[in-house]
Amino acid sequence: THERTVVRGGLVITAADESHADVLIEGERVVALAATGSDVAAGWQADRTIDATDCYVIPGGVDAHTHMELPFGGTSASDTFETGTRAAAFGGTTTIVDFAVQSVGHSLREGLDAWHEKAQGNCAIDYAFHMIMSDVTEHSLKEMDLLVEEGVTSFKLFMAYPGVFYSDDGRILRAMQRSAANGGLIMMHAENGIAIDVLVEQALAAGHTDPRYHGEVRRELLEAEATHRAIQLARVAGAPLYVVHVSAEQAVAEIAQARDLGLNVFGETCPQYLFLSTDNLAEPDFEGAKYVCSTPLRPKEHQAALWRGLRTNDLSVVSTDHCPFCFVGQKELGRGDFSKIPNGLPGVENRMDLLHQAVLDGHISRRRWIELACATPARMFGLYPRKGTIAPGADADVVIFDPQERYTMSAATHHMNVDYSAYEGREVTGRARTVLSRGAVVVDGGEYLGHAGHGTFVPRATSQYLL
Ligand code: DUC
Ligand code: ZN
Ligand code: ZN
Ligand code: ZN
Repeated sequence: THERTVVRGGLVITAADESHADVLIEGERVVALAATGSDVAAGWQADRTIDATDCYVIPGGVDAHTHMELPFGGTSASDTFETGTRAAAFGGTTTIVDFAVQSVGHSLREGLDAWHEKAQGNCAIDYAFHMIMSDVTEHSLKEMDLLVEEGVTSFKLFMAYPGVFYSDDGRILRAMQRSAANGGLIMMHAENGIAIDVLVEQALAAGHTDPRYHGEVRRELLEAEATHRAIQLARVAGAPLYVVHVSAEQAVAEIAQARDLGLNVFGETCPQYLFLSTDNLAEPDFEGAKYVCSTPLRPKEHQAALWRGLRTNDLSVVSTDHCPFCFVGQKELGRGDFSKIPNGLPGVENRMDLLHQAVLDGHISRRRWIELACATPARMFGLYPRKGTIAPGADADVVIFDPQERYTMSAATHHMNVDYSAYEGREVTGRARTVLSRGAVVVDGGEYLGHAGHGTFVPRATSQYLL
């Protein structure tokens, strides 16, 4: 349809600008912006008017790191594409980039087909895929070129999880060389998994079985070492590198040093590393299991370095690594052995609001909020300007955000399919009120108006940050 919608009277915020403007939407696209009260804006006839007075009008969030339905540790992440994308919409996120998984002994194609099968027809908002490579072979290296052409333009490799996702340095180098040639972007889980597994075994043998030991064995130095090694390998291959879920101050320093040398190296962090810490991992009665993820939460002192990195652009994207497991029945698999706690935290619904709270707390500016949460992830992963901004021609993924609404985060009220909130009891100010996905109102005033299957697969171009 070519229904015309006007969003009137809000403060439009993009990574580049803030202005009081009305936004004209036709069908699925933004077609024009004009100053509120101007003759141009006053002249727009619309089928539907959305009043955004006293609200921000922002691009829908782009969460470049989610794991809906991820099989992990003998269980599966508890959000399906249906429940997880609905929760994302409630939280003002209108695009996710999820990780399709190649399993050992299988092709990239099989993994990608399986993820299309899970997502197709089930999503509330648009989605794209990265590809996890668990088995770098001659065949899968060739397949990378085909995936880039199909719009799956980024590949995650793991220096952690030996026997599951892990690739050795030779395989990593080969995949990097291939991506240097085909325009793909290598994403790295940078932790020295071989060394970590030794420390896990020793901790368990010493009777150290509680969740807090998960944080202790996954040493900061082993994140920093792997980050350094990944950077050198990328340099040798002549490939760009995106380091996912950076949590340790020493890893930020490695990335900063590489960027100072002029290397095309990028860092991502997640809200859990900015707002939570090893204090949570040490909560009694096995409650710490709720906070087990990898890289792990770090001591509070690391948070200042992460905020600084977000300001200096040594960290340029905030995504969630949303990978929820219920406390009852899933996290509990690791009672008596922290290494059996499925790794991951819920958060796809919380990211935009937590980062807005960071604006109020003086960590980042409003435009930097939109840059970190919308524009840069879209540019990094070839979705911009269709996603990540509000401009003529962009998809009408638009959020009317009420910066005054105060609420308390809780599992009792969130929409993620998981029985706890990592932010239980946390008060934040600011919340998405109305959420449009490609021109359709999917959330309004706490009510879900979308439908499974509205969200479509978005093939991506190569990263705008490639040289
Ligand atoms: N880290 C997590 O916490 N969960 C899934 C995979 C990962 O790398
Ligand atoms: Zn990871
Ligand atoms: Zn992840
Ligand atoms: Zn629809």
